[in-house]
This record gives sequence, C-alpha cells and structure tokens, in this order.
Amino acid sequence: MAEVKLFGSWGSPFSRRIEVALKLKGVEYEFIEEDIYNKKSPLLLKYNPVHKKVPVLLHNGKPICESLVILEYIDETWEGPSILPKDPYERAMARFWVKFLDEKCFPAMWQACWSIGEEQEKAKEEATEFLKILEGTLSGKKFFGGDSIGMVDIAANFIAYWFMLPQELVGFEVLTKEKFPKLNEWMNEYLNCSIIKENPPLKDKLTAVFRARFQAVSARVLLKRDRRVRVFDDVVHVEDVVEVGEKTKNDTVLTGVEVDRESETNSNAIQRGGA
Ligand SMILES: N[C@@H](CCC(=O)N[C@@H](CS)C(=O)NCC(=O)O)C(=O)O
Repeated sequence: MAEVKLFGSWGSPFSRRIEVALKLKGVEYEFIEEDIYNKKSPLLLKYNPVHKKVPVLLHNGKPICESLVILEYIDETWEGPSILPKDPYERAMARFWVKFLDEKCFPAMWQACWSIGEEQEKAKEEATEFLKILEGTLSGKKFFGGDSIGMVDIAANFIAYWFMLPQELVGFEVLTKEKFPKLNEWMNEYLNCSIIKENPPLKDKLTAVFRARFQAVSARVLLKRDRRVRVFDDVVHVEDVVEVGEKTKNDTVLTGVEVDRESETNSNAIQRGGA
C-alpha cells in the first residue's frame, strides 16, 4: 500500500487544506505534527528546504511542498471526487481564484485581524474590497466550483475559521451576513458539508491561540507607550511594572491586557489576559 505522510500543524489553514483533500479522496495518511514555531523537525527541513514550512506531503518517500501544488498532486494521483474541474477553462479559472485567495485575500484579511490603528483600517478596507469580488463569483452557486466542494472552496478554508474566529474575538465587522450574504451562505454550506463537519479544526484550541495573539497585539499598543513591555513570538514579556492604564493593588490593568505579577516573577510572561 502507498505510504502517505503529511507533515502539518493542527492550527495551519494550509495543512488543513491537504487533510480535507485527502479525506475527500478517501486516502489514508499519517499526520505528523510539526512544532513550526519552536523546533521544526530535521525531516521537515529535509523535505522542504526551500520554504521550511508545512504542509509537506510525503508520497512513497517523495516530498511535495506548497499546499496548492499538493492539492493538484492529490487530484491527479488518486481517484475520487475531482478537486479541480475537468474543463480546461474552468480549471484555469479555479487556479486564478486560488491565486487571488492566497496573494490578495489572505494577507489583507490576516492583517485586518492582527494589526492596529490606521494599519488595521487600511487592511479592513482592502479585505472588504477583495471579499466583494469573491462575493460576486458566488452568484447562483452553492460552492465556488458549483454544486460540490472543490479547489477554491478548500483553498478558501481560512475564511471560515481563521478569519471568522479572530473577527469575533477582536470584535470588528468585515464579513457580516448583511454585507456578504452569499459568502455567509457559502460558509454555512462549507462548514456543514460532511467532509468538513466530520473533521472540524480544533475550534477551542484555535480560539485560545487567537486570544493569546490578541493579547500580544494589544500589548503592542503599550509597547509604543512603554518600552518595558516586549512582545516575542506573540508572548507578552513584562520587564517592569507598567504604569499605564487602570491600576489595582496587585495588577496593572492595561488596554486589553492584564499583567499578572506572579507570572511576571515566574516567567516574565503573561499567562492570562483581558481579551
Ligand atoms: N504558501 C504556503 C504557506 C504555508 C505556510 O505559511 N505555513 C506556515 C504554517 S500556517 C508555516 O509552516 N510557518 C512556519 C514558518 O513560517 O517558519 C503553502 O500554501 O503551503
């Protein structure tokens, strides 16, 4: 039997794309969780020496990198529901939209979630502009590719979780039902189609990660006001008591971040916060 291994990360929308595609085709695989932010495995570095990122698909010992390339490989290698349309023009269009998703939508939407002030406003405007274009492509269709889930839907997975969860958490309104009814319907269809529903991303774990990230972003506001707060790898480090914001006996409550004196002494890191 073919040996299929996926080097991925549970929280990555890119490695999630590959899991969805493998499940769609009914391919059995071994998932190898990579610690991408702390210590990448020697195997990941060996198989993806160019980008050093997940996902990497290993098929009978041969590595394939980059999620969109892997999706096409899976489609061409295994029988089962098509990921790309058969018609050459439709295929070209699907490739066009996934490129648009990765090159335009994803960066703007991510920036809208995790920046502040003017930068965030600009990113929100940009994200709205791109989402309007996507909304237009959904006219009269359940999924981007028609009646069943395909390449564009799989590539757009980050919208449903990796954008919607932070939007909720950070509390801004870009992708609302009122502004984007078709995209919201698509999201509903996507999240409820059996292949996605049976393998949902770990929502609670993702929410916890996004909450910590939100604290770090909030702390960046402080960073500008007080040099004694530093942010490394989305962890807030407090070097000293910060005299900003509302003060209590033991804590100093700051904009969106609660400084815990105990964790400050123990590890210099904020363990809980006011997200
Ligand atoms: N264009 C790549 C993006 C993959 C990517 O950004 N992966 C992230 C995880 S979401 C990663 O491995 N990051 C590790 C790093 O940047 O060092 C793809 O489509 O596969």
